[in-house]
Amino acid sequence: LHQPELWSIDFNDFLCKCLIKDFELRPSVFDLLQHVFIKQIVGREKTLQMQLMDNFCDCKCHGCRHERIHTKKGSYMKSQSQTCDDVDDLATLEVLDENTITEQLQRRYAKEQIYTYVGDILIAVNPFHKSELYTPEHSKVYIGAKRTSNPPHIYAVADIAYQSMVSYNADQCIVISGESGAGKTESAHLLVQQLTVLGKANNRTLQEKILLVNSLVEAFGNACTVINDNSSRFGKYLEMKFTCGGTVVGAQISDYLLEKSRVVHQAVGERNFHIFYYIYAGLAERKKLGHYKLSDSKTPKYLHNENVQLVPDIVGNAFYKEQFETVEQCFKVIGFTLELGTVYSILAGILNAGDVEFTSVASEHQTDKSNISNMAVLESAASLLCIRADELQEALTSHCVVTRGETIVRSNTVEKATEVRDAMGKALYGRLFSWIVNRINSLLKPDNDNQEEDKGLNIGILDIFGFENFKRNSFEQLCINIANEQIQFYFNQHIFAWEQDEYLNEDVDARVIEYEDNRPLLDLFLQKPMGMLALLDEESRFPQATDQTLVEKFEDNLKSKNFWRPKRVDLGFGIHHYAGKVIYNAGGFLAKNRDALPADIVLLLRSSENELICKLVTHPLTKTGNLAHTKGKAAGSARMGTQQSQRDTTHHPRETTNMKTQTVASYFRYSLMDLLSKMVAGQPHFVRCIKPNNDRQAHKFDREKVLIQLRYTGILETAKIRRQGYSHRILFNNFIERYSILAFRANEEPAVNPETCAVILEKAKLENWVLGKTKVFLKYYHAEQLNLMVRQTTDRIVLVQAYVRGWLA
Ligand code: AOV
Ligand code: MG
Repeated sequence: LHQPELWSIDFNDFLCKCLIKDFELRPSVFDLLQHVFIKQIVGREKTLQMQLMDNFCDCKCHGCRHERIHTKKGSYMKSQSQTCDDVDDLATLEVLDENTITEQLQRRYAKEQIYTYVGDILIAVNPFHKSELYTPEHSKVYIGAKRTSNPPHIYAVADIAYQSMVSYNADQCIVISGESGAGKTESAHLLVQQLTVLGKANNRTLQEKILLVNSLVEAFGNACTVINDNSSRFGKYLEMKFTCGGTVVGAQISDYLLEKSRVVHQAVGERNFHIFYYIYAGLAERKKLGHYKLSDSKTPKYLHNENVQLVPDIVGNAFYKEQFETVEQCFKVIGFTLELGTVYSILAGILNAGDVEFTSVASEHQTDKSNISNMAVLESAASLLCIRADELQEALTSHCVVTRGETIVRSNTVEKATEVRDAMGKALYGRLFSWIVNRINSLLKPDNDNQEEDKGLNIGILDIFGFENFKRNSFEQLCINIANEQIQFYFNQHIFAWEQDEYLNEDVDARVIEYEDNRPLLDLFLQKPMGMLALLDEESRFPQATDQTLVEKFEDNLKSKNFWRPKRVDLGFGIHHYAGKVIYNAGGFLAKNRDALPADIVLLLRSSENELICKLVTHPLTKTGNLAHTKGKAAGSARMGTQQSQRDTTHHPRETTNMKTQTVASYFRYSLMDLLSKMVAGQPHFVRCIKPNNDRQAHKFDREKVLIQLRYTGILETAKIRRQGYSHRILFNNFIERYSILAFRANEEPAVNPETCAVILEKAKLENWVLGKTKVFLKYYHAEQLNLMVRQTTDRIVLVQAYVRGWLA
């Protein structure tokens, strides 16, 4: 309205037609005319046109409305070729079964309509191609709009979360789930993008920084796997911080379970973390490979893979070069400046150390010793890490044991020396990653964070690694899948369990919906003392234990139909997860769980002349296992740190530091709890990503593949409960406080009782609500309708005031 030149229809003409057509519509036409008239004088109104259409469109089909979304260009874009057969919300389907749901999704997918609601949950089917759905016009259309006015969209989820945060003055949490490659990370980006628009950052730089955070951490934490070229190898919980008024003021990240083992080894067809390739290509372009002691002809071992050649696959790769520039730009914009050179040195140091080779030398004693066969490479690694080469050599090829109070130096076999070398690479990378995340957090911390009185609000976005089932599944897959199991449990609790409990408690009559409860699986993993992780920890404490004794221990103790030992698979065990059966191979489980970094290496790195490297191993950034770094409580109990290491070194100067302290499994369990406590603190919103095919192909909808995902995520049951259930349960006093404006005057104080609630609900002309003993039970669409009415009413009050003032003036 404030830019009449952009209107594509004659507004007065439209209003006249409305007047003639239907006099009774609400809000009354008179009201709206007054609205328009006053708005022209006093201000801006961005959603009025939408309101008019919602109120006056004479066809009840959703599609008719959707064809008329207003664009800046002044034309109505035919946004979706939706027909009356399509439904935006699966919960409104007349026939509710698996086939109908799959058919709907397929039909919509064929029309590029990748988003569909199931009540208040968004389903996103990966389009696997660049979509037209994310233009600035789309972004605008979804701001403050009624949900049913526009086709389903990820921007609508951002809007609902944002509006709920502002309206209820409460933290929000958006949980994105789906298997690997389903589109979680892309969805997370789109949410952050829209939330920065909604949160109108006061300074553009902050907005820019928040948008760059994802690119930066993903360069270090994502990698190409056989499933996804940009697979997240860590879990990420990004909290966007807002003032109570809804202005974005900062962001904080918590990272979970970085898959460090990828630094030293990648499965066939997979790659190392993106950043290694980016720096290689970028430094080559700048002719700086020599400076970082990187070869321009020989592929470093850690990047070596059957299909990767240094030149031209890495060095000549234009995409990598571009990404290097982008990452460097991100670093600079966010505020990393002085440390960049050191970051490159550490990465190059890891690659150089990975190339150090050992040869076996026979000794008079029983075990063979190891010698370093390429001293020049060792010297390069040492100089990049600013440590002494002879000390690095010693720390790699020997270790100390304390027997009867006496310290004896023992030689490392080639195998042991290789293990120590790789442990150093993994630890350095893991700690570098944690340091980057910490640094981002301190650079993007809201200024007012310390002020008790204005804690502000936040919207958390959870994007973890999706469920994985490879040909060979190891400890990493087990942890990843347990995390997904936990997220599914959280979803079930919210959607089914707590909702149905409340019906019982409040004497509300609602049908009980059967759903697949994965609690027995979580117990199988997390229970103490007989859960799988507890057993793993117990076995990790026995020096004589082997991976074979571990699986035997599992077999003897885990009594569950979801666990079995497949025949003829050495070290194999099977788990029937909520998302399907996975066969794991326990080879390496104990070593990975212990994640031992020899104290020699810690001490050596601590002697580094480079301040940052030294800090990485002394500062309590995180634990050695690098499972999760989180603020506050989590960091406080994190294992690694000066105190712990010093204690270790006092008693056992050169022994591994981990065995007696925390294992990866126990820290993992702890991080899961920490994550859950963060999530539970916010009002949840769910985005369920679906992968339409295994070939990453656009326009290909594999019905069977989709059906399996719909089944294990419980979409059918979700649709049922959303149709029959009451997803919003609000205490009488909260309800009255929030919505009395719809039925009572501002100076009235209605009694807090169910009758008052009923008056409000009737006045708002809502149907199908129920009053319990202490709460109002609303359908998922009611809350939005009520909030919109409150907004319209307060708008009107403001307008009338402005109107009076305007006339008086
Ligand atoms: P993920 O996060 O769920 O997998 P991604 O978000 O990385 O999956 O998506 C995988 C790929 O699918 C992306 O690289 C894009 O090419 C494509 N894609 C996903 N969503 C969209 C979209 N909305 N529009 C266009 N392309 C899309 V994993 O991190 O592996 O669990 O661990
Ligand atoms: Mg991802």
